[in-house]
Amino acid sequence: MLLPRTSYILIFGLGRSGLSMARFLAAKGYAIKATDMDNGKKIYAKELQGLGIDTQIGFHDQDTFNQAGAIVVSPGIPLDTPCLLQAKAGNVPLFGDLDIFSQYNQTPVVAITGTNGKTTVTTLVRDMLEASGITTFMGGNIGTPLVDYLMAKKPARVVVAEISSFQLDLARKFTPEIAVLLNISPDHLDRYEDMAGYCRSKWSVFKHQAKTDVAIINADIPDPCQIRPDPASQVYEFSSTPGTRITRGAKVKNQAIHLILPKRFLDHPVKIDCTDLVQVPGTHNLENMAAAALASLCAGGDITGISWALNHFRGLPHRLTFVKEINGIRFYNDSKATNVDAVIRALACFNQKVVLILGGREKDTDFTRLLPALKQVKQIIALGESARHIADVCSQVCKVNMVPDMKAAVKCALDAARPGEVVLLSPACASFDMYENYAARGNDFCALVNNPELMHHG
Ligand code: UMA
Repeated sequence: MLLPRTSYILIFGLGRSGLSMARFLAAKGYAIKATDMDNGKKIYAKELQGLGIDTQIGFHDQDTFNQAGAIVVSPGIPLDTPCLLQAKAGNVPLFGDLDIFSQYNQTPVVAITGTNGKTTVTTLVRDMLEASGITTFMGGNIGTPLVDYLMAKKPARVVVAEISSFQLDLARKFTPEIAVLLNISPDHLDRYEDMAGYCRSKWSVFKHQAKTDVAIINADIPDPCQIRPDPASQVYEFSSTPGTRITRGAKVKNQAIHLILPKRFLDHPVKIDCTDLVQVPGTHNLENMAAAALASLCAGGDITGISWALNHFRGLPHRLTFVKEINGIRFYNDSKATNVDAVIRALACFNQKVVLILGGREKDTDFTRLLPALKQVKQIIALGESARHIADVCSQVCKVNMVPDMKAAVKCALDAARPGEVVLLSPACASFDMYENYAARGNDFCALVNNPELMHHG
């Protein structure tokens, strides 16, 4: 798979990944054009023109798409975008950032995908390997484009990559030495025809692995459409479900991770006690830790480094983070919960009654999946584009208040909650209807909770 040199390469999208690919491919001597609809990207025009790149910013010209030798598509751009469909119909090949990365990368890769927990596991694997004395580059969906690694001054021993389904959709031959699939639950159904399409995308992370590679898979991933492939690589599983037997991999049981791997990765079975890791609550986080430990062992990490990293991990921002206690009410920020499954996992971490703040931009979301988890929810506060949909579905089992913004949501939550109860922002939706991203939404929530004027006199 080599990018053609017959005509120019069109970089479609000048976000972080598009910019990185434009810079890298220009340095490799390719003729490059780049386009982005967003006028704000004009700030890059001068730099890119200086690299010999022809830019079209603020508009898309269909001829530029049709006449390209290949189009390199940013992950956030839907593949049914009209200018792409037309170019594809004219046989212009499409590539994604994983293709460019794989074509030039020489370093072993740990690829981590799944609906929830990707960023946590990616960060943990990085920490575990570094604590074992192995240098790493961490990138991908987590924020730093993988192609940046190809321009890095210092090579790492392992690339730890968070991989999204959007990236996998465009990958022709991505061959990670170690690939991890954490879980699959409905998400991004606005981008996929159906759930089977989304599942196929996730499972494709193993598609090009060889016999010597490693696949680390959650043993409890449901497979209603029977599309789970049989990877050519060595499969190690992990599970926290009581009835699931694990012969090679990791079992989460009684707040401990039990690891069993072939001798070349681990001399003898090891138990890691996790009872003291209260900063990162929930069974789902124990699963994340188990998956990270397996990946790290297979990538050369040792138990001492793994245990050190687990003991020093404090969780990531906006993921079930404790914000403040006010009048005995505990406020938690879980803004990163952008799908229903993430909310179900968050609720499972509390025994107390919860006032739940939900809503934002939905992704063809089936909110009825939330209903069984709402038993301990005394009230839902719904905001954003999906507020009406949430109210329609959830008011059959729970009181729902619709509010115009986060300030009203926090005030309403404070009124609704009693001492000993929890207020949880876990929106089950993307943030883009009201915020730049989930972090901005979480920061707004935290700032409001920390605002004494609002919280004591409001
Ligand atoms: N655009 C056009 N025309 C269009 C549509 C879009 O020009 O018709 C432009 C937009 O103006 C924008 C660019 O295309 O400038 C799209 O870029 P992008 O959304 O791919 O953004 P990047 O900055 O390149 O970020 C991407 C990932 N974004 C997505 O997958 C949506 C980032 O993941 C990733 O960190 C980054 O590459 C580096 O690898 C973010 C994400 O939200 C965190 N991921 C999704 C998720 O986690 O749920 C999958």
